[in-house]
This record gives sequence, structure tokens and C-alpha cells, in this order.
Amino acid sequence: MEPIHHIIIDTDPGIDDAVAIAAALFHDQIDVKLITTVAGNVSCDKTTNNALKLLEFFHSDVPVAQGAIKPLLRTLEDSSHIHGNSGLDGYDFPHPKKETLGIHAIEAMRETILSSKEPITLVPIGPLTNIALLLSVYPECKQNIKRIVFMGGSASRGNHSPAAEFNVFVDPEAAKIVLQSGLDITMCGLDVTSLATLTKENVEALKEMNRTGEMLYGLFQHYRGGSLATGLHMHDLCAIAYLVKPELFVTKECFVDVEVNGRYTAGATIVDLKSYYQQQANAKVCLEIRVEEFRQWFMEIFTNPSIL
Ligand SMILES: [Ca+2]
Repeated sequence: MEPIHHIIIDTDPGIDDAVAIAAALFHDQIDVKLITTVAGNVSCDKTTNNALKLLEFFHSDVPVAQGAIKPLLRTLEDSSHIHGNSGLDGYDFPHPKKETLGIHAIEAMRETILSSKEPITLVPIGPLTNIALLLSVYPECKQNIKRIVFMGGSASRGNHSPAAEFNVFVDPEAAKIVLQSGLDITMCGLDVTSLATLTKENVEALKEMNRTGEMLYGLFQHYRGGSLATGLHMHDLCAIAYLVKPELFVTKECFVDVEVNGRYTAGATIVDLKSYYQQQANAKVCLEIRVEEFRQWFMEIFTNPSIL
């Protein structure tokens, strides 16, 4: 099958990022053109190294470009308590021989977007720093960006502060720039991603399947995004699932903005489901997910005999 989604993944691996990257690489409807890295779960040096390790593990020739080393205005607050000190604790990857492109992520994105015959979908699964920079420095790229499907935000509560989801919390100003870009935007936030868990049975089934399953199993033993007893959160994988299985999600188009000033609420996404503000809708927000079918989809991808 010809791929129908030509994407750039902007990422901060991160254990759930590793799962999302693997799913995208293995999926025959997805053509991953470029992977760019950003500071988030851990420092950008580490997220870049992790992206290189993963791609080498998958024998992938998808290029990697390193991006922003810190949020636009703020100091990085990482989440190594969830993903481990390296960001990918739990599997002993060899030191990668693969190297980055040697140009900044926004330069690499610009070249990829402007030279692509097909419009590009951006799939940010970390803080939105690189995407905000790209749209600010090279707005001409917008003409060949089909849409943005990002993991982040929440229509309800947060997971890094009472009000804010981690990716938006880390760089609220960047998220605001992206949401105000006028592009076609889908938000996969905590309303669906905190429900999108893998069960202990799913994880056990992976273990014996193939070397990817063995690798992910190792990472999952160290992942603190949920637990094996209550389910492991596959936040970032939801953005990939939305691309190829949008029927698993209930969405609503509405006005979304980001609180950047609040003492307690900085990084909160204001999702105006009831149009209190009478503002034009600027994003499609995922509100419900069919979790059982999400798990089935996950298992079909990762237990496919053709994968590594
Ligand atoms: Ca991530």
C-alpha cells in the first residue's frame, strides 16, 4: 500500500515516544520523512541520542535533526522521574553510530516541507518549541503543511500540575503560537491519552514476540507513566493512532487557547467546549477513545510477523 500520511515527528523520547515512533515506522500507511528532537522528558542532548538509538535499533534511515535545547521563555522542567535518567531506561541500547543531519531541526523541517511533493503532517509528541519556532521563522512552510496532530493539553485536569498537561506545561508560549497559527490542528490530550493504556496482558504478550517487543518490554519495566497493575499510559501513541484510525476517537471542533500567565494555571489549555468565549474554533479536540480497539490496533502492529 502507498503511504497516505507523510509526516514529520517532533519528539522528546521518552518511553511512550519510543512506542509512537516504532508504530509510525512500522505502519504501511505512514511515511516518516524526518524526526526532530526537542527538550522535554529529558534534555535535548538525551532526546536526540535516544532518537538515534531507536532509529538504529529499527535499522531505519529516517534522518534526525536536533532542535531546541530549551523552551522559548522558560527553564526546562523535565520528567526524568517518569522515563528514567536517560529518558529510555530499561533497555541497553548500544551507543548509536547514526548521526544527526547536523543542521537545526527547523532548518531540516523547512527543507523537508518545502521539497515534498505531498503536503506534510506534523506530529509533535513533545513540547511545541520547535513547531512554534518553525512557524515563526519560516511561515512560508505553512503552505505545504497539511495539518498538525499533536499530543498535549487537556480539556479537564493536568498531569504535571493540577491544571496543565506536561508538553504544554513545559512550553506554554510555544503551544499558544501553534494553536494560533491558523493551521488545521488536532489535539490528542489527556482526555483520551490517559485512557489509552496497555494492560499487563498486552505487555506480557509483547515480550516473546520479536526484538522490538523485547525492547519495549524492557522499557515498560522502568516506565512510571501508570503501572502494570492499572495500565501503562501510551500518551504519544494516540497521535499516531489518530492518523490511521480516526474512527477510534470522538472529537469536537472548538476554540482552544493556552494560559501563559497564571500562578497555578500556566500551561493549562482552555478548551471552550460550550463556546463561552464566542471565538472561532481553531482545533479539533479528541474527547473520547475506544480503548479496547486501540489496544487491539496496538497488538496488531507490534505482533505482526513482518516487524523486526
Ligand atoms: Ca513525548
